[in-house]
Amino acid sequence: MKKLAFSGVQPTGNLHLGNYLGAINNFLNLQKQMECIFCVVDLHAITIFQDPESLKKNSLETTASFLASGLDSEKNIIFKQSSVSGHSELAWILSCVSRIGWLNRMTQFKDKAGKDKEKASVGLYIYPNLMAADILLYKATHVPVGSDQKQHLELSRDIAQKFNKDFNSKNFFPLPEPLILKNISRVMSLRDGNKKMSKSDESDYSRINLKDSKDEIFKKIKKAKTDTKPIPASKKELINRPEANNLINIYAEMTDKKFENVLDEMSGKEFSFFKKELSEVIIDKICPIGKKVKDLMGDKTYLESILKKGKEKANIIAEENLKKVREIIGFV
Ligand code: AQP
Repeated sequence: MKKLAFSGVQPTGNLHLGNYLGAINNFLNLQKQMECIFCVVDLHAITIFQDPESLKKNSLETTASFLASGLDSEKNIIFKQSSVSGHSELAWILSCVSRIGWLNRMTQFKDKAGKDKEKASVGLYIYPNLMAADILLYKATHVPVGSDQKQHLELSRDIAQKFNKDFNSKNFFPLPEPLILKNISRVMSLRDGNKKMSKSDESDYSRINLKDSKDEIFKKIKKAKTDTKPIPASKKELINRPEANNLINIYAEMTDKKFENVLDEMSGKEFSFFKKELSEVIIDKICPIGKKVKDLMGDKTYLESILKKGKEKANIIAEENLKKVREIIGFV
């Protein structure tokens, strides 16, 4: 079977360093290895209320961030999830295959719904079924996932397997494989080393946005929470120092160095010194991307044309697969 990767990013706000290191930077390598579909997953975004005007703008900005980071719209399919109605149709069909007991085990729902689960949207609860539909609609074989999405991908495999078995259609849906491209850990908030860096965090000082200016990056890193101790010589000594661990991890990721090598290089140095070095490596990589995002956002017609072309390519594959699904389940 031909290798095909599917991945999505939610247009829920400014993309940040976590999205870049945890997702987009890996996509750059992936596009060299296989065919890829990169999706702006706006159907997922609305599982939590989005202001319509912001959603529109953020969808274009996510597209701009893909392009500015180096994703190739000729080689890959880049499109918006809501523009291919097959995602919603297959999500419904798969919701009838998926089991309530399976969804009840999803830890991300528990995290995102917070204390008052009764008030969460039904969409948030069945979000993993939509994710399964995203992948299976294209019969994608590989899905790049961070640790937070691993459980959802396993569910997609369970759904694919049950569909194939229930409808006596052996191997119709391939079982998608997780693609751990690089052993990257999560990028954590600059204000709290136990919380992941996130678009929806109220404090802008918790994250480095791709569009931040040089001065903003300097200021945010300078203000990033640390402790009074210098950089240690071993990883073990960082166990109870999540903020220090996070900054060193970001530096290692940005410079493509091993974490241990950064400790060798920096041990004994004060954070005031390290933070300056860190700001510089972030600025070198992120500011050119941010500038391109801003330039691209000045040409909305171009961005819309990329999404339209992507939608047309995606729709051809989606319709072909859906036609078979409709036949298999007895709709036609
Ligand atoms: N902090 C992070 N560290 C590493 N990877 C991260 N990703 C997100 N945050 C981090 C990865 O980025 C991809 C796209 O994520 P998403 O926007 O679809 O959803 P998310 O994980 O919910 O991202 P946010 O920023 O936290 O958004 P909000 O605040 O809207 O929920 C995924 O591959 C994700 O793993």
